[in-house]
Amino acid sequence: MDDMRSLDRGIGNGGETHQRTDADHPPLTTNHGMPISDNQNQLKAGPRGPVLLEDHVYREKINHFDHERIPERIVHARGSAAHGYFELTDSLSDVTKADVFQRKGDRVEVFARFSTVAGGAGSVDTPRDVRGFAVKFYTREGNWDLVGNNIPVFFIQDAIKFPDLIHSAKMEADRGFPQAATAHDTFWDFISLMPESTHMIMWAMSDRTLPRSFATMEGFGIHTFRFVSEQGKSTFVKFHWKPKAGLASTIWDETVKIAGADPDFQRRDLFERIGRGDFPEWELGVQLFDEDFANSLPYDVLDATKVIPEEVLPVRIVGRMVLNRYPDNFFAETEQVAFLPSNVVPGIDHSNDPLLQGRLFSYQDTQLSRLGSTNFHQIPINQAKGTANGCPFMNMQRDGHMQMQVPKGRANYEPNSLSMAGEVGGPRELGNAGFTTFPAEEEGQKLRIRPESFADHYSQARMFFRSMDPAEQAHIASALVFELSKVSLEHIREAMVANLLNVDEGLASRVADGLAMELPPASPTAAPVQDLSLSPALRIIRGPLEKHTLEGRTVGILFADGTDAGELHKVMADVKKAGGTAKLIAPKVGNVPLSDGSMMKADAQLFGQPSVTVDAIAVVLGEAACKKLVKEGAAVQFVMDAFGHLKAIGYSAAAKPLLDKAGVEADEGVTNLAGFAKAAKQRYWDREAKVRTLA
Ligand code: HDE
Repeated sequence: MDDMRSLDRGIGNGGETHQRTDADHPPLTTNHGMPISDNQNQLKAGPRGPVLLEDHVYREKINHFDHERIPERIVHARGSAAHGYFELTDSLSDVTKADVFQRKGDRVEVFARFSTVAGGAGSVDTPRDVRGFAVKFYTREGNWDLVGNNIPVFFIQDAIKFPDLIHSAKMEADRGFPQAATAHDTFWDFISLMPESTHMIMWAMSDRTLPRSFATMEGFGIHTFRFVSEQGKSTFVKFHWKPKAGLASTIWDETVKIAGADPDFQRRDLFERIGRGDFPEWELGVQLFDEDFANSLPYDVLDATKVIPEEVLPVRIVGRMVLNRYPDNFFAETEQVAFLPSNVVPGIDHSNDPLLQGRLFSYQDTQLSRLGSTNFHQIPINQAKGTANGCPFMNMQRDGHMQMQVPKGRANYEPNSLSMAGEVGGPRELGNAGFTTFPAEEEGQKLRIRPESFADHYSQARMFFRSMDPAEQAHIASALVFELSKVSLEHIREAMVANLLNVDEGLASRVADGLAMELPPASPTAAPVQDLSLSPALRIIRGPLEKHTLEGRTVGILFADGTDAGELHKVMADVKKAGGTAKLIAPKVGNVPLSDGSMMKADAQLFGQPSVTVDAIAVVLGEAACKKLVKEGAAVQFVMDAFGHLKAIGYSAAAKPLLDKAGVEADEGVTNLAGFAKAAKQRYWDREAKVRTLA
């Protein structure tokens, strides 16, 4: 039959491609190891005949494909991750016995996953949203997961409200939209009725929810945790991650455009940074305090809607995390990684924060529906790396779906005496050398009640807003106007403005004005609003972590046929010398002839790489090309957006007409090419008033 004869040819009977095994390509097999002859055709009764049910090769392949997706995370579904290491730079052996914090210079492997909260797994990278910041430390005493966010407070105080919060934020139940956006009725309805969320809302409406890159955001453990020393002494601790690249965000108009230009903006950025050796890096800091200090504060350290400002309690830097390897396989690692706040190690313990306590149950539970088996800890990315005896975990838990181990012997119970008969007796408990819970004194009635010390919902929101730079305050007010203008029910807008009056009258008036509404009376407060000392350390703009640098940043250089070769090479060299990365952008992506007849390959085509995707732009054009590009919408928009997004613009003399067409006005950030690399290290916040009306 002709079907049989076709088997050893590179082209099949119907002209289809058959690639054969050779020295570089191992044999293709079924999941059970049977060699496969043909990966292009189903088994049929004759060349044009019906397909046979007997075709187990096809059935196995399609069956596996049909089940390729697992349920996405109910929150934080959209995420990206990387491998790296944590290095201890300052021993904490005086406050914790955790092995990972003992020896200066010690390293452990980590896997960090960053995520948005509300959107589905296929949603864009850049909605206005909180970012998850979850780190799994593979320590010698098992996995420690620090499952935090890029904002140090949370919306709610008690975990029992989490399903309500998330239902209200996700797409509305009847219509199935909006995706990955909080600018809609149900979210603001819930928020307006939950004054405890006000502090978090200030952060969420600030530029913190528009990070430029995962590498330019802070991370926080949020809750108060406990360190326990070798002697059994407890110290409270709050964890902070400080980005080496500095804190940087995008602005709203830019963010919206990035979502269209590159839905994978932050994932690609992480991939590219690691690829070119600009490894994302953070310092790990701790705020350490005792019970007396906690009692001296005008808020409760168990309340996750509160920060302890750095001005009140400095952050001590104790280590650094470097992410230097992108995952080999997205699904196996990034999708299947299971973070559990309950993963702590001896020397690290929980506090009574009711949000944290609720999380201790939820994550273990959700992995069962997501990963489908109680054996999810055996998936390679979730496995502990191994103790002194090399075994990642040992216990009497057995069987279940997808058991990957083949336990030997009969000892699947304990206590047992099998070793007395020469059989393997299995592992045994460690006493105090194992994890012990700090024996905090607890006494009281069983109650469903919120402590009175949680009742102050506005003082820290006020402190945060008033601590911001005026430019950031304007962004917060404008974000509130934007979000609330998408709320169709007027009573919700009113309720929100009534809450904002307790934060800051100026803020409430600006938002009311932006919505063209009367100021309502302030909503009642459960506790008097206090004027706490301000904390400028919380700022991004003109704050302690704003960095003027080109290191780790990307500039777009627009060039075209006839661009002066000398000018182009000079600006590229300047950017490189300053530690930046240059993306060459031209109307065509192939070879572009320069003034001296040499050819330069563009990295990207103008339509595909708008200026929102880079940190600053240089326009290096000759006269003829500029004349053409003045009539090219994408080129004009390229420059107009860079100006509108407060970025530096360097230009060759002949490119001036394009800048004029784009409405660029002279300021410090608009410079000739010689000044570009220096100018490109920052944004020009003072320009903003010229380009848009903010609330
Ligand atoms: Fe989560 N959260 N969360 N969360 N969370 C999940 O666990 C939950 C909260 C955070 O990259 C889920 O594996 C409850 C605060 C991150 O895989 C789920 C409460 C903080 C991630 C869950 C909170 C976080 C999650 C969904 C209220 C910052 C992604 C999938 C008490 C400190 C981890 C999963 C990753 C994921 C529950 C609140 C951070 C459903 C009940 C506060 C970074 O278990």
